[in-house]
Amino acid sequence: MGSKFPFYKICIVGDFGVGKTTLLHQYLERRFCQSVTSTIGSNFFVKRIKIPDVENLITLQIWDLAGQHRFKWVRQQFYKGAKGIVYVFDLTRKKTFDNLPNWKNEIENIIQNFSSILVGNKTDLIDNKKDYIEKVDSENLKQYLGACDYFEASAKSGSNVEDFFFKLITNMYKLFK
Ligand SMILES: Nc1nc2c(ncn2[C@@H]2O[C@H](COP(=O)(O)OP(=O)(O)OP(=O)(O)O)[C@@H](O)[C@H]2O)c(=O)[nH]1
Ligand SMILES: [Mg+2]
Repeated sequence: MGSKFPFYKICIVGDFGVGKTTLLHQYLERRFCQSVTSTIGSNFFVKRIKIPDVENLITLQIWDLAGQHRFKWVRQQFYKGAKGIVYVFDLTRKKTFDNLPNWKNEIENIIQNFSSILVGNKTDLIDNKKDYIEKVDSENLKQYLGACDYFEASAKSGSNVEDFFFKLITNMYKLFK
């Protein structure tokens, strides 16, 4: 709080296979990693970014948590201290959208004061004419989660990936600087 060198911990969450690890590879390396394996436990990455009107670089520590149910107990210890949550679902699997309230509960059992963003991943697999998730539904879920915004993104094409991270980071900075 109030540091000249802002540091934020972010956790990326959502069901198994929604593309959390692949989104992080795209964000950190600007490429699509075809062959990531399902995450076991957790991994973290560090990134420094510049945002307008903030002199020093912001340091992000981004935790990639395993989505499989059997890792629930492992995940809980990693939420502590997080100021940003990325809620990810897979636009081609409605079940992963419907399950995000359970993720909210899991996280809010541990931490209460954080900023979050909702991301529907895999736009490259969606036929625009039949929007799989209705706008009104994503808006409702965004409100329910308390997320600052909703983005549709693709870890494959890279579409909107920088953008949703940027939005989350500027929102976190506003709330917690
Ligand atoms: N076409 C397409 N495939 C994607 C996209 N994002 C991820 N995938 C694929 O979806 C599968 C699962 O991606 P992961 O990044 O491992 O998913 P995860 O959410 O990290 O899964 P866990 O680690 O098990 O929780 C992989 O085969 C990815 O290549 C995307 O935007 N478009
Ligand atoms: Mg993973």
